[in-house]
Amino acid sequence: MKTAFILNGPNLNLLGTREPAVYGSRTLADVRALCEKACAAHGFALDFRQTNHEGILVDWIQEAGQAQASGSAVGVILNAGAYTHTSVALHDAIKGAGVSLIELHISNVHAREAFRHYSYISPAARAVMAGFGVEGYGLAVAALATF
Ligand code: CA2
Repeated sequence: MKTAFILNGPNLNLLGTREPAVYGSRTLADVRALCEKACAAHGFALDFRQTNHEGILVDWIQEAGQAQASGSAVGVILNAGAYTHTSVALHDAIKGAGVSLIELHISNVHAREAFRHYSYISPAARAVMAGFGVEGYGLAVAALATF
């Protein structure tokens, strides 16, 4: 059984506690449960993580790339949070790891502030999803199954 890595960046541990109009009212624990169900439905093991630290995301992307190269992982779903709009390091990590990666956003970043319109992740990602709310995580798992 291959593993789906679902990696979450800064402040996503606060999901469900503030800004429900933008991000909904479900918590990160709810999102993990949703991902468990989606992965079970598609025959994947789930490795679900969150960190507030950019370098840790770099380490995890490299780890996922090695797992994919060895045949034990299918790829990554990454919600890099605000690092999406700032991080050359994450761009380089995705390219360097050679990992199949879906960039995911809960909100439609293109309908929000201009500073959220550019993504350093998108040019290195295999696919991009935004604006489906937390249900996007389940949709992204289904998309991973087509890789
Ligand atoms: O829409 C998304 O998923 C984002 O990646 C979320 C990031 C934001 O910086 C991106 O532009 C779009 C923010 C995650 C922080 O989430 C919070 C949730 C509740 C309360 C406060 C922050």
